[in-house]
Amino acid sequence: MTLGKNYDSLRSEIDHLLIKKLNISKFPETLIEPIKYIFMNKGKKVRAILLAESSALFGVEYAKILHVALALECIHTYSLIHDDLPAMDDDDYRRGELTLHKKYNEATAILVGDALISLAFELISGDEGLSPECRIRLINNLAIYSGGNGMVGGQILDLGLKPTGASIESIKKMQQMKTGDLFCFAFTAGPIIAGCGSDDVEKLFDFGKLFGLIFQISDDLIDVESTLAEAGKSVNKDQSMDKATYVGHYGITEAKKLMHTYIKESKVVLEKYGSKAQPLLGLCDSLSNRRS
Ligand code: GRG
Repeated sequence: MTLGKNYDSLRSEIDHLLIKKLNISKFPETLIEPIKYIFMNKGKKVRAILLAESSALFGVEYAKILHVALALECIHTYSLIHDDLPAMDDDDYRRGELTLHKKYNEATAILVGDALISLAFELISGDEGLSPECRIRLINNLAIYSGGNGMVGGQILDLGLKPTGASIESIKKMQQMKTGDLFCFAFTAGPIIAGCGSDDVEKLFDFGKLFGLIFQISDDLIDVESTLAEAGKSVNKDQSMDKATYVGHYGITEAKKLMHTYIKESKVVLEKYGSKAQPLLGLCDSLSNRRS
């Protein structure tokens, strides 16, 4: 994915923070090694970037959001590790290399995912740069957006949805929960950390919902238009796994049109922030032509 600006330093700061946390932890080496394998210098870290930009929109600097950004990437990474397991999508490649259960084994992949969930909540609860009230709100939101009310709920809906007979409303609901809710966490964390009122939090929430849909359509398009080498993960999976998707439902051309409609709508949602919203809107635009 080509992002509007260079976010490599943010990515490496997040990697360094993870190393620091692992070094002071009592995690056995058999847990540390696979965590590093799946995380270090890997993944686009889009959710961390979105959190950083939503914070910047409200005047909060990168340094203040690093623990929350790492926590969010831990939750996202666990979801990918578990999603790749044979009981779910049964994938061999992720982030350009073998999936964790292929490189190690299934038990390790399950436990690494579990450890990343706990680490995420440890990171936010122990973040002394944030007030206790702010930490509790973020922890509560992350639990809601990543659990049965959000990502996990969406994942189980996904397991039960088949292309024949799935309404577009049921596909949209499943995608918003599975993919969109973690984006909503990222976008709303900015105004929450900045201490803004509900109006700003709601605006960023609405933007997150749209961003999630745009991201998901772009992900469906990667599945049909990209290659393993470009995407870093297996492609043409949705059809072979009989998945209900936007692209499956509308076809490629209509799905692309819908994606552009959502991109336009997302600009309207952030109108009140003027040019200050440009980094976020630029990230949204960049989804329309990503190949990974
Ligand atoms: C297993 C509880 C559980 C949840 C899984 C996220 C998810 C829910 C499944 C992944 C299936 C999938 C491909 C969803 C589409 C959106 C998505 C999360 C894509 C991968 O995210 P990227 O592109 O990945 O940000 P990187 O590797 O860059 O971090």
